[in-house]
Amino acid sequence: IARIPHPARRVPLLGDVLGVSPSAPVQDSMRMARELGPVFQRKVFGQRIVFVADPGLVAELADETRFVKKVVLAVERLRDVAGDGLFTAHSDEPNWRLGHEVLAAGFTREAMVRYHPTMVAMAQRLTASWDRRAAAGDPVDVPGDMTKLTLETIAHTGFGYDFGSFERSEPHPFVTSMVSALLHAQDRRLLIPGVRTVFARAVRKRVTGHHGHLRSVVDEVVRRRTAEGDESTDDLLGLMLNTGRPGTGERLDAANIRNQVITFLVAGHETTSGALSFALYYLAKHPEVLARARQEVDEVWGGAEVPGYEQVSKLRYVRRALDEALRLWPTAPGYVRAARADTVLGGRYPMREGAWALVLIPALHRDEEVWGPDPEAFDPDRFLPERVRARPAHTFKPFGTGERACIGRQFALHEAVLVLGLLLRRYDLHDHADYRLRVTERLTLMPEGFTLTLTRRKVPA
Ligand code: MNH
Repeated sequence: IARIPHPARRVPLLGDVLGVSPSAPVQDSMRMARELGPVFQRKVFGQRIVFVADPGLVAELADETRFVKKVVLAVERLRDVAGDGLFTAHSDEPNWRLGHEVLAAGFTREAMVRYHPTMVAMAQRLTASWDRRAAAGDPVDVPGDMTKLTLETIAHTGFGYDFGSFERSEPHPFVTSMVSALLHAQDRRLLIPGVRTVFARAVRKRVTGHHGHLRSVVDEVVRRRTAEGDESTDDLLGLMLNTGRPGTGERLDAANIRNQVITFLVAGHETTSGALSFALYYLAKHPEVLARARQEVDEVWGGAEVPGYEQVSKLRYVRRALDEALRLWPTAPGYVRAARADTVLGGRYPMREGAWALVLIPALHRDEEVWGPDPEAFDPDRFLPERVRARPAHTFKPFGTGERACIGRQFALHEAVLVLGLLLRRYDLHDHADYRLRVTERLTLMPEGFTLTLTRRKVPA
């Protein structure tokens, strides 16, 4: 471990935390990766964290025979609210595999085709709201509105539930409680031994309230469905309540279903919202990319009132722009891999069984060997098929790795490409405030304070 570089400034107990910003741990770590290289360690309140952004080592960590997801740090603290839901479950917990097998049927291509009309309907709520803003000349709050959209999309497609986000001027209380829970999980003061019992009692009380609120919303979602006596809907809730494990029909227990609903309502919207927001940021800043993307939408969709499922899959350039936004700002910025047995990483770093390292995705996505001398440049053509094929595996990891990779990947990509297509076709985007990117962190990444003004565009016939 001594071979792994660490920052020079060390303070006993506090470790490397002085001089860094407690609210931006990911961006701090990205800076350290630039200074110290693609393998480094930080000590935060006595806990040593090894960060890896080296493509070769990340590829090794993807080897499922040697490494496995480990639930530590903020993800471990999220267990207070999401328990053994898919995201926070330990890989050796029986409910992880059971939940994975029950819910996998909700993420097939056929399922996406079923969700498509609902995704379109939610996007139309967004455009109805943006049309009013455009007419009034008022700016839109991009991340705020993307969060409304993606929350409604997962709630409707997954659970048949309506949060009424677009009818509210403030975010739904579910979102407020979720953000508090995520910020709390990210709070590094929680790593100080004893802090959970003494110093943070008041904070914990507030957070427990937020957790309670999240649970009560979820219980209401489930209660509605069971009260309706509906046993035929094959959305995520229907799969859990009525279908169960393929083949055996084995069901998830009620406590686990509650954990899954919280997990999917949160994981199913927060990261997609950020991805859409970053993509719109880069499109607004790169008129030549926007023009190419819009030309593709016009060609593929023609005069269609609303696009069909296939017409979304055919937006290859829009998809490349989205991938490029996820390269620069992967909205779930890290994942943790632990050694299944004593091993040596990269022939150089010995790891005991259970020892773990955090893959710092935004730093991996800026490796100059892989991405060339100007990794900060936004260039969707990096994702041209021939260039993707020329890159080594495991160099683009916005959805994590292996069997614990994102189950909602296709869902997120379909929703995001559909929405970008609809927005580019309908509006001209104006960077009226000459926005400078500020990335805020609440486990996920999100552009802060990003607004645009809009004018309606004539949709081609
Ligand atoms: Mn998602 C796991 C990123 C959209 C539901 N997701 C992960 C992981 C990453 C990730 C990274 C792996 C984390 C880890 O190894 O600890 N997810 C994203 C991104 C987007 C996203 C960047 C959007 C863009 N995720 C979605 C959507 C859903 C979803 C949409 C649901 C509809 N994700 C999950 C779940 C898991 C997960 C559930 C946990 C899967 C498992 O461990 O079995």
